[in-house]
Amino acid sequence: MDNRIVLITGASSGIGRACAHKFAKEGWDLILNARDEAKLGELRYELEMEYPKITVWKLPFDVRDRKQAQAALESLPPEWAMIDLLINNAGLVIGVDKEFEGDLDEWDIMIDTNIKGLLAMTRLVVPGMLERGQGHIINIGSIAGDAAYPGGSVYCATKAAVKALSDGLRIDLVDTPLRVTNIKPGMVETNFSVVRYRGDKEAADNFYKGIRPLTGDDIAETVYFAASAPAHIQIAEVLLMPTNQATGTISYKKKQE
Ligand code: 8X3
Repeated sequence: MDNRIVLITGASSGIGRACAHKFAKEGWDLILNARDEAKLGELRYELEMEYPKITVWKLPFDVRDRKQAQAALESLPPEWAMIDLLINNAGLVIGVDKEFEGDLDEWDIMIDTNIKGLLAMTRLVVPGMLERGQGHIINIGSIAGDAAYPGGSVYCATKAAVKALSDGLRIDLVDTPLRVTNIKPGMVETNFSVVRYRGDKEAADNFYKGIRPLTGDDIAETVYFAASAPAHIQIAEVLLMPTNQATGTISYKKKQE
C-alpha cells in the first residue's frame, strides 16, 4: 500500500462522509469508522467504484465504547495500522434545552462521544504515529467552543473541551514532527441539525431559512487543506462560517416572503 492512510470517525454522514469523499478523490486509503456497519459497507462500495486507485477498510464501532475502539484498532492488519491522519469527527448535539432543564442522558451521549470518544481515539492512535515519526490529528471542533450560546451550553462545553484537548495535545507533541489541527465550523447544513432538533426535519430546515449555510464538502476542503500543508506548517485552528454569520449567535437571515 503506497497511499497515505486516513482514519475518519463518524464517517457515515455529514462532515465525516464529505471528508471520506475528498480524501478518496485525493488518493488516500481510508479507514472508515461509524456505528452502522451497513452504511459503512455502502459507502465503501460507492468510494471504491468512484475512485479505483484507493482502498477502504471498514471499522464499525461506537467511539463511546473504548474497549470496542481498542479491539477494532488492534484488529487492523499491520499495513493498515500505519495511520497518517486521524480525523476525530464523530460528534453530535441533541436538544436545545436550558442547562437547568435538559436531559442528563442526552448530555451523557454528547459528552461521551464529543469528548471521551475523541480522547480515546487520540490515546489509541497517537503512540503509533510517534513511533513512526509522522502523523496528524485533525479534530472537528466548532464555533460553539469559542463562546456559549442559548440552548447550547453542554454542546458548547464539549466543543470548548475539544479546543483544550487540541491545544494540550499540540503542546505535548511540540518536540515531535506530529501536527494537531482544530477545525471550527459555524453553520453547516447536514443531518447534524436534524439530530439537534431530535428528528424534527422542519425545525432543522427552518434554522437555515434565509441564509446560505456551509456544506460538509466545504468543511472537507478545509480539512484537506490542513492535511496537505507542507510538513513544516501546522495549521493550528481554522474558524469558518457562512459569509452572513459573524459569531455563534449573530447571523443575517433574509426575510422570507
Ligand atoms: C455546530 C455549529 O453554529 O450550530 O457545531 O454551533 S453551530
